[in-house]
Amino acid sequence: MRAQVGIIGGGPSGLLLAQLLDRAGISSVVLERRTREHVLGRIRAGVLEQGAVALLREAGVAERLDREAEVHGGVAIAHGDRLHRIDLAALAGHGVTLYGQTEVTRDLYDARGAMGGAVIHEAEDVAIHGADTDAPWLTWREGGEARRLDCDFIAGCDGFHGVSRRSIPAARLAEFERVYPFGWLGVLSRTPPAAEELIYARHVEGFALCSMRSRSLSRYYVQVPLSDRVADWPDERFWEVLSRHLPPEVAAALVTGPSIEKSIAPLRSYVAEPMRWGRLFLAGDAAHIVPPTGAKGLNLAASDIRYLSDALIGFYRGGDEVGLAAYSDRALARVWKAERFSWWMTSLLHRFPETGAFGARMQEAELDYLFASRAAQTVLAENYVGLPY
Ligand code: FAS
Ligand code: PHB
Repeated sequence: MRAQVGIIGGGPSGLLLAQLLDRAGISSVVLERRTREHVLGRIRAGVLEQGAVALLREAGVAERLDREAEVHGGVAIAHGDRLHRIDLAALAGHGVTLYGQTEVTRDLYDARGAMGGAVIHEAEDVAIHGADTDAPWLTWREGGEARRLDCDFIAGCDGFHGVSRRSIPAARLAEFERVYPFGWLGVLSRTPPAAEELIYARHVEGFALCSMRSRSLSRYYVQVPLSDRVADWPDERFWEVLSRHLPPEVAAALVTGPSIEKSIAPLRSYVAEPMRWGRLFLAGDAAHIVPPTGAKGLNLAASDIRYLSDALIGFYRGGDEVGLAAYSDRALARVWKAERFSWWMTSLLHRFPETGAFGARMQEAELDYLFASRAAQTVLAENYVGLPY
């Protein structure tokens, strides 16, 4: 097989890149390790920045999003019994879009199918060859058969645990990481959301988040120790702890019900530099991870794909290699600002036993300042809605 671009990973990064390249007449093949059903069974992000929505519209995959998504002009921060709305639209000029990553991925898969895009599922043991040459190629096994794809470029869109980043010689890669001493227990329930907009709550016992997928599908999270397992959290315990973490008026509005999905995700900040090695380009979670507190993971994948698709299209349209050469630095400049914001939101809202009473007082002072200062709220709003691409 031959294609201009070989893409490893059929998540949002890989599928969006394939879609944008296809619309520009550039051929690609997506190699995905799992089945389509498995990929679509993942429950992940919920908040889209304006830039991500604009890119999905440009890719021709936002018709359902424009019909079904909610636009939120604000977000609330709760601290104990206090609840403060951050007016995103007034402070940063626009809000955010609520539309689950699962739906984004479904729309991308549908578009790939409609355009006859090549997405190979259950591609086993994908391996990268010749990335530091002008003629790289990929190999994998499909139904026990050895397969090969010759290409001009390889996009590593295979997430944090993928093969792409691990294929870069360790001596060529600088890694930056912070692992947080807790995780998020997430629950999806067919219940009406507890509030009109998202609520990020800091409670003395820990963090909680009230989000949603629609007016009848709610998404909630509570901070849990890394040692906890889903089996430790029957629904009754989850609802009891969540309602305790929320201000009384929000807890009173909480509609509980059976969980239809329950999972624990660890939290880490991670960046690999550079996001390129020869003709291999990393994008999305393959290159960086943010704690979900700032709702940046999926949105950084979108800006990476904006830059990478522009660079590849520029190369094929006119032999321009400037975009390819600038890709890593350009993507990392935005990545690091989102890493800072996600780390700040996580540090502000979670319980860190190891920072002791002084650390807790610092969090309380920062929240008091945030609630009283338009300048502080503007900083949060600008970062939350998404910094410019
Ligand atoms: P993905 O991980 O989504 O996709 C990578 C794809 O590559 C997967 O389908 C995988 O099966 C495939 N793959 C991996 N190795 C391969 C190989 N060797 N060969 C072939 N294919 C391979 N972000 C938020 O903004 N908010 C959230 O609440 C949130 N929650 C999250 C919860 C979890 C458990 C995780 C893991 C992430 C969460 N994220 C969240 C971040 C998430 O949304 C990512 O930012 C987003 O999925 C990034 O998309 P991709 O870069 O496509 O990576
Ligand atoms: C979600 O709806 O899953 C969600 C929303 C905002 C976040 C993280 C997750 O910061």
